[in-house]
Amino acid sequence: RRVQIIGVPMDLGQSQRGVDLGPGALRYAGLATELRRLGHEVVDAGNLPVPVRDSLDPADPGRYRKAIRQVCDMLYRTCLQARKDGRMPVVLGGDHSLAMGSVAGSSDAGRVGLLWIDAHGDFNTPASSLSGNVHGMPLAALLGEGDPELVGIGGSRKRLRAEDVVLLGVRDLDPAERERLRASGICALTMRDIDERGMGQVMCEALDRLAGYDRLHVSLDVDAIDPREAPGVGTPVPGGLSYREAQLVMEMIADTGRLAALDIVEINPILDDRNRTARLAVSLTASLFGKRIL
Ligand code: DIR
Ligand code: MN
Ligand code: MN
Ligand code: MN
Repeated sequence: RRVQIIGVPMDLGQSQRGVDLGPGALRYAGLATELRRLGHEVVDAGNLPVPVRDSLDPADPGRYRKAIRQVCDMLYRTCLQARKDGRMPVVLGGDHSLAMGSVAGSSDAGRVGLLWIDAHGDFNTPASSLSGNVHGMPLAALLGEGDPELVGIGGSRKRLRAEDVVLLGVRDLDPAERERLRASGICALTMRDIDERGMGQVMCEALDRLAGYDRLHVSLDVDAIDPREAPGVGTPVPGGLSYREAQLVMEMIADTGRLAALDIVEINPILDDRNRTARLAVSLTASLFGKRIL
């Protein structure tokens, strides 16, 4: 396969400093080398120019929405170009608000199934959010809901329908977000589902629901994984995916042969332990790109 790495050093969608260093951490952990070792052709396109937080007004009542929108517009166009060049986008965050751009890029090429792996729902609107942080809103925006500043990237208001999306690893929803998610009809496979039925069976259901899609976009918020394995994240939530559960998710997606794009988001090297979280993300990416035990 031909892969294009796109770094998006954006920390504007949340409050902890350091997520903007995620692309470097993933590169230092050997992402490109690992993909090449698996036989893929990798081009690293470098980082998109993202405004440095310190250069913006900290009292911005819009919570940097304008700047985030501009970055997502640019990422959208970059992903389109990558696909035109026959390359699969692998987008390195940065916080999860970048998915508004990358998923819009994937959906432009036709129907796409979205697997959103996250401790959180990211289904807030400004009205339902307790924090006001945009990284809690990208999934809602992709379904056409929330602040008009965030909706409609690439010209299409409603990028996805509820049935195009499966959430995996969920264990922390804000009260109003929870009601919104329940009303939306989106399939959310929670940590309780994984505890009760096991990850193998839960992934079978996830892939079953996405069986009608030739192309799958995987958006991996690293906080889905248990903080014992992945401590380098800004909003850790106990009770997450184990190391093997996370690997199994990737291995089972790889087996479909239908991966179309990947986001790796929310790694915060400042909060990490000797780049352990980025190294885990690289090893998960290797599984997703075909690394096998046997
Ligand atoms: C919370 C946290 N639900 C919010 N969201 C996070 O700010 O809306 N998403 N951390 O990844
Ligand atoms: Mn999250
Ligand atoms: Mn997040
Ligand atoms: Mn997220």
